[in-house]
Amino acid sequence: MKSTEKIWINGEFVKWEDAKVHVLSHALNYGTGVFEGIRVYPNSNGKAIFRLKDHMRRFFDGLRVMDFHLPYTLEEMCEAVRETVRVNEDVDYLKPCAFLAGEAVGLNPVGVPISVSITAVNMGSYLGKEIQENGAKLIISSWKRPWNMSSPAGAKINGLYVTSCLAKMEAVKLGADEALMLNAQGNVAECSGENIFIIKRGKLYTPKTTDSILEGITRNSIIKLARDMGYEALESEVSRLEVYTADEVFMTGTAAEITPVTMIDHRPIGDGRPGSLTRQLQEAFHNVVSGKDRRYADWLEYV
Ligand code: PPE
Repeated sequence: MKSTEKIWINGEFVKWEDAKVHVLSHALNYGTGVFEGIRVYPNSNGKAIFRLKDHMRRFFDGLRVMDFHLPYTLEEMCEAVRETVRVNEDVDYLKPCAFLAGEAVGLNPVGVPISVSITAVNMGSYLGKEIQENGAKLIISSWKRPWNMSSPAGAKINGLYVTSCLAKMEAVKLGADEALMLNAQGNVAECSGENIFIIKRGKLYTPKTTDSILEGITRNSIIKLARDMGYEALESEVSRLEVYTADEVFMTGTAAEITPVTMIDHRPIGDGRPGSLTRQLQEAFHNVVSGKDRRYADWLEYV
């Protein structure tokens, strides 16, 4: 990850090194924040922001869940994101974040001042080019995905990501690349920062939004692309057995894009190499974000 020049915070730009918060901020102590992750694809037509409005809608849904109120509308936040892309040289990923910046001791978030920031970075490949091309090795984590009974599992709440950090750390320490988490029912939920798809006999399956997952925008894009390519793509419960015995498995995420999975708990998936439909979907997604496939032009916003 490389830093950029300027960060948007509460309506103005400050230098990267000046974007600071107090150590006693509520968000730092209790994880009270909502964030997003958005890709920017530089292509021959300019810098394209992928599905900006959909990301910002999810951001505002998260704010509603937390009962946080910003002095900006959704459209004003979209414009602030565009502006952040314009003022920074080398951007491929954006992280808007609304967090309780006020200093506070005690859990009650009511009345604690909120701040909102938009950080632009140059991320490159999230899991690494090698993994994106040749596939990731997963373990099923001993940490379960935070579920709907104890958290707003479908919102990108900062504090919820501690479980993802624990799962990721466990995976890496066991020599894997990524962690797959189960939900309270013991079914497959998602990875530390990615949704999961399996392919069995030519059909795609991905866990339902009620299975304690984040409703990924890349997930939604892949469902649409697969259906437009003539494949059946179903949102359904996915068991541990089904993921082990799938013909192909892949992960989706803004950061990870489409990443093949070739091994889970030391069991090769299919023939242990990225599957052909996974490859087709990777290519289809690449054609969309590079602006080559005009059918999905409304998913890209140029600045
Ligand atoms: N599940 C989780 C838990 C998740 O964090 C992400 C995004 C997804 C699924 C995929 O959602 P979407 O990006 O809308 O397709 N994870 C972000 C990376 C987390 C991080 O900050 O690191 C991302 O991909 O931007």
